[in-house]
Amino acid sequence: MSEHDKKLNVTRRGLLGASATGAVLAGTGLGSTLMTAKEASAAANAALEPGELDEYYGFWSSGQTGEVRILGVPSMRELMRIPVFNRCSATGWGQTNESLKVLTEGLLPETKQYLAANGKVTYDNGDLHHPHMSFTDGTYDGRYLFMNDKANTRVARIRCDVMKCDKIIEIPNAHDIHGLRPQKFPRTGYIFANGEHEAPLVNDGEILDDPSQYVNIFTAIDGDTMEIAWQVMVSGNLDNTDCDYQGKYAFSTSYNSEMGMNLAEMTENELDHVVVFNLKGIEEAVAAGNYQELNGVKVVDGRKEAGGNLTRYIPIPNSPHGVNAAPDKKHIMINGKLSPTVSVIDVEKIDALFADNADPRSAIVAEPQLGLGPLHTAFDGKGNAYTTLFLDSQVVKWDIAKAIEAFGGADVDPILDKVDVHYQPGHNSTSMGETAEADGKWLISMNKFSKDRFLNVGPLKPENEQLIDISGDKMKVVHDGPTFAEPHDSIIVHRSKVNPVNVWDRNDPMWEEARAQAAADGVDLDEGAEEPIRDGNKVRVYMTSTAPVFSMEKFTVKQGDEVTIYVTNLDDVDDVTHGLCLSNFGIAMEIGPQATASVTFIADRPGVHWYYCQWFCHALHMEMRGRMFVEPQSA
Ligand code: RUQ
Ligand code: CUA
Repeated sequence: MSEHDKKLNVTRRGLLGASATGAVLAGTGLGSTLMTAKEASAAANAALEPGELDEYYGFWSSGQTGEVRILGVPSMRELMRIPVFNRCSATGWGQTNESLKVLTEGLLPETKQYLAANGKVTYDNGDLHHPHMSFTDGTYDGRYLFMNDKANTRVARIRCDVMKCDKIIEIPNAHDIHGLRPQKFPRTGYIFANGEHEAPLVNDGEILDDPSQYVNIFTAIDGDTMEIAWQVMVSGNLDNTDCDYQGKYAFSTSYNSEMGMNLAEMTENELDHVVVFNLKGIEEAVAAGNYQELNGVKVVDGRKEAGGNLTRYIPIPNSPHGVNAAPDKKHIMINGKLSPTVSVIDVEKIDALFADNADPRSAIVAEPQLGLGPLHTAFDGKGNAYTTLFLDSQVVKWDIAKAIEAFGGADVDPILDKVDVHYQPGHNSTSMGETAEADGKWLISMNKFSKDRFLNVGPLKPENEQLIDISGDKMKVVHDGPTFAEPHDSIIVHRSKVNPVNVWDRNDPMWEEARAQAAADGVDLDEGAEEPIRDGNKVRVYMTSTAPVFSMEKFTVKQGDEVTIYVTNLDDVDDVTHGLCLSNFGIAMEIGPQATASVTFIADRPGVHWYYCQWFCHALHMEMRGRMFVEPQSA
């Protein structure tokens, strides 16, 4: 059996094992009903046999690396990297015309201007913190993933059918998008995005040291169109966000309610707050025209002094960070960070804050003291919460109902268990834990430091993601997983929710512009052209690829021509990806089965230049190459 056939065999078996079974059983709901006996034994043991498939997809952010990663859970094997805000040498993300369209079309005019002045068309970096999947009716629906870029104030979307980024937009008026969550009910719907850093509303260089003129902006984006629906001006800064299961409210923490400009000022108050956004109230204000239009966006005023019914500010002890909605559809956890507490909000008590102007603190139904540095909380769907303690380097498991009883005066201890993690955990996530279908099997603790846990690789150490079995009464750390910068956040999605294709659809919108250009040139992308098509000094080369050959073994252009090479991969067998790498031109790209990709460059180097397939596709892969001949200008 050839190497390739072996691969195919595994893929076919994978299809039967995962997608087919998953799809058939998807209708029956989640949890133990979905598990085969084999999976049940896997759940008790994170180590899978070679070739055995994981029960969950883990979608990971990568912080300052700017990409999204797919891991299998519980094996913690890295399955794929999806470039988003970063550049990618392998796939050509940031280089192909198709990816450049995604990376540039959503930029603001002043950003394009700034970039052009620096000889660029888009940003090269991103800081991707929070990947979250689209919801329908309180659980994942497998359509999209959404994620923020704190570095350059952007929000992006990944299509889960092909696992590629298809939209990136820059958010005007806001500064440095941090917290991000999709609407859970009735569906996504809105993507809520927090601007973390406050700035003068009209930031034209007139105002520096007058914080009273600084604002922060909360943004709601339409997840279907990736257009901004509306924005809300708030008091204080915005850190993390989440929303309820009723589709009525969103909640954002503020660690700098002081609007301080340095560390001392930012941490001055004993109490900061969480802002509650009244979605219906905001929609009504927008419909009634009670907004100002700023950079083409409708902005309503939800600041404290504005009064009205758009927002409420619930005081929370010192510098709260994470916001997490519990799968009981009733409780929202606000993690204290500098306070050892988690404040529990009962969403059923929020109506009164708006209707009767009730004391905002009346929505708090528990505030257990858990340990030092609570940052984020995850859930098991059995009434328990799991909170990371950054300073204590621990995860604490606690009983939500008992915490509420204790807040009411009962003499009960809500803390059930604590486990050491290595070291300084930030986010944590549980299997299906941010949906109504939390299943209580696995918890990932995403730790900011690994120190002595792995072989020393120099001053820059990997971070450490630990897998914890939470199926029993006591938490058990079962795996250490080193990762490169930075396992900021993750979600763990049951595989029955996700069903990517194996081969691209020839009509995919991703290469719409290539299709239009080919049509204008009278070329069928599926056939390619015999010769380059000249249009002034623009030259278009249409090639196809079928393992192990490109349809053109050579072509000629002139020095100084602007050349666009289109490659259409005619192979329609899964896992037969080709590449095109043009040596010494800094050009390389991926072309998936049945996909078209293109790249444009100035042919400024005379002579013979080889292009070759850079994706090992066939026994004759090395031979899959051709020549570009560049005639010198004088010729
Ligand atoms: S925030 S470590 Cu950027 Cu996700 Cu809490
Ligand atoms: Cu085609 Cu290697």
